[in-house]
Amino acid sequence: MNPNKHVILYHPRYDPPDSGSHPCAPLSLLYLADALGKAGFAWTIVDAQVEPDAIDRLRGLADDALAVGITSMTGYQIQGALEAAQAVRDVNPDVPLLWGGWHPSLDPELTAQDPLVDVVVRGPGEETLVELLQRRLDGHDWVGVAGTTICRDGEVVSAPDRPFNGLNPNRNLPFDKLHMDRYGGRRVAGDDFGANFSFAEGQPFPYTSSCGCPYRCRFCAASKVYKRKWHALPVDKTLDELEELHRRYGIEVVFFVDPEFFINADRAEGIMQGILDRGLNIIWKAQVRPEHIVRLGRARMELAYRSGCRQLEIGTESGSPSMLQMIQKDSDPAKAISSAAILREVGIIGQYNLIFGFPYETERHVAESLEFAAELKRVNPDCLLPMFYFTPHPGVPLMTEARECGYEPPRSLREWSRMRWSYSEPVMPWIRRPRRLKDRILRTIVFYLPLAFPGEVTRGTLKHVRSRMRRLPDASWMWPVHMLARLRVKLGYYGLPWEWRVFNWVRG
Ligand code: B12
Ligand code: SF4
Repeated sequence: MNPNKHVILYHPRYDPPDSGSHPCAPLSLLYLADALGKAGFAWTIVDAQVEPDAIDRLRGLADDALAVGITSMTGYQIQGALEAAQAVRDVNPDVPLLWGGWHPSLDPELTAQDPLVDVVVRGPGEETLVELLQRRLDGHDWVGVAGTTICRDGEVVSAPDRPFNGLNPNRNLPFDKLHMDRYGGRRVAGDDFGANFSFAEGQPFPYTSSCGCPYRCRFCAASKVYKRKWHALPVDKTLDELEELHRRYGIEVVFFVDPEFFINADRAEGIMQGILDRGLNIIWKAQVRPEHIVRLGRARMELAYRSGCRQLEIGTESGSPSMLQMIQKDSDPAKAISSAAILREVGIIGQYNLIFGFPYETERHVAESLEFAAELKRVNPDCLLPMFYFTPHPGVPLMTEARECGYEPPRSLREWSRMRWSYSEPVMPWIRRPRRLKDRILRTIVFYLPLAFPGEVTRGTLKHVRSRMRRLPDASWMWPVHMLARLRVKLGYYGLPWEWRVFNWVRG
């Protein structure tokens, strides 16, 4: 290995070590490593998620590296990124520190101003990284390289965006250089619908066959980075990579982390049919919009099931037409209801994500969302209803409204690194009675709706209530509560929640 052409790629943990979350394969660094290898650079990936001595290893490698590239999402990961950058500086102040990934791309100016950042790479980084390194070898300056932001003598200089030509169909992701046994993807016996896809339990292996998204949801960062363009790998290339993951590395549970897997119905069908034709014994989940399930229709959704699809994560966000309009979701709650009916028929679990606590959301909007959630459960009692509270990330269009409503975003990379959001807690300044709001939503979604419409799969809701309802002695006392829950849903009234209080009291 020529040390002058050796690049270190560092992946910080995204959660603290005691959080119990599982490592997630560092796809971003694999993409970069492939591009570096093709351009003649040597590289090493250091992944703090699976290497307890990652910082020490980084120190050892940084001594004679050409550069260190660090990836980071917003939040805790920045803290690990800063720690790594400091370690490199301490060992060898001449090694340039290149930052990329979602946080630097969404907030390049503040990132570039940190003394531990030499250059920010915005958006997909393969070509920009190679050009930067080549220039370094040739002794040329970095200012002006497309897709970068640099701070020189206190002045931030952003070069124009680099045009993105899509995912490279000739890529060869170097999975063999990762500790492939540490990123999940193995089947958990007995629960094909739940534990296999839980990031805290079975942990699916993340895989992405496309990137970018043409939609414009205002709470999401995708449109800023990918400019509302969608880029996909050819079907055969996707199948080749899935086959390699399955046969060579034993991956059995896959999570397509594409922003929208069903965007092109024919392509999705090609991948699903290909999984069957190639005899890949995998189960999988993907992120989709509800109307695309309807567009694919029952026959294609049956194909999805046969090819191993067991769960779909569905960006529903809200049941309130005015909130959907405000966040520019451009989708119709009626389509979500139809999609729930299709999923019930084919046996795929729909996980309908709901977000509460948007700026300007009122009690009426919350009530509309709860009514919508009830309708989903009525149509498909097996669907899951994960609840989140809106938290503004840098660069999301909805930051404007968040600021109007009193949110003060962090003013430096260090402040962003200290941000700890709880997506399950309403903490934004415009929410006046957060405890009350949370209790109202929680008791409706995890208690009254599963009681009113008990399903087969109630993970994340009231699994034990369902199991009790099935056993006769318990069912006798559950029955009136079940009927009462139905009445409440019919009336849309969840006030005076004495059953919920008794339930919590009994549970301790
Ligand atoms: C897998 C994933 C995760 C994984 C972990 C990812 C990881 N590696 O650490 C898990 C499930 C843990 C996760 C968690 C969260 N995630 Co997430 N996640 C994703 C997802 C679905 C895929 C990321 C991915 O692997 N993409 C494929 C790779 C190849 O692309 P990439 O990462 O963009 O990398 C390219 C460029 O960014 C760039 N690049 C990246 N790093 C570097 C480094 C250098 C040096 C250079 C030069 C270039 C460069 O080049 C790469 C190749 O082109 C994305 C959405 C999406 N589809 O992209 C959301 C996404 C990244 N997540 C997001 C969010 C909000 C979260 C959460 C905060 C909340 C949540 N509810 O999900 C948590 C945060 C965890 C925490 N505790 O703080 C946001 C990011 C917003 C932000 N400001 O950071 C995204 C964009 C979703 C969205 N549309 O809003 N996530
Ligand atoms: S939320 Fe989903 S559909 Fe909307 S812009 Fe983001 S990735 Fe696209």
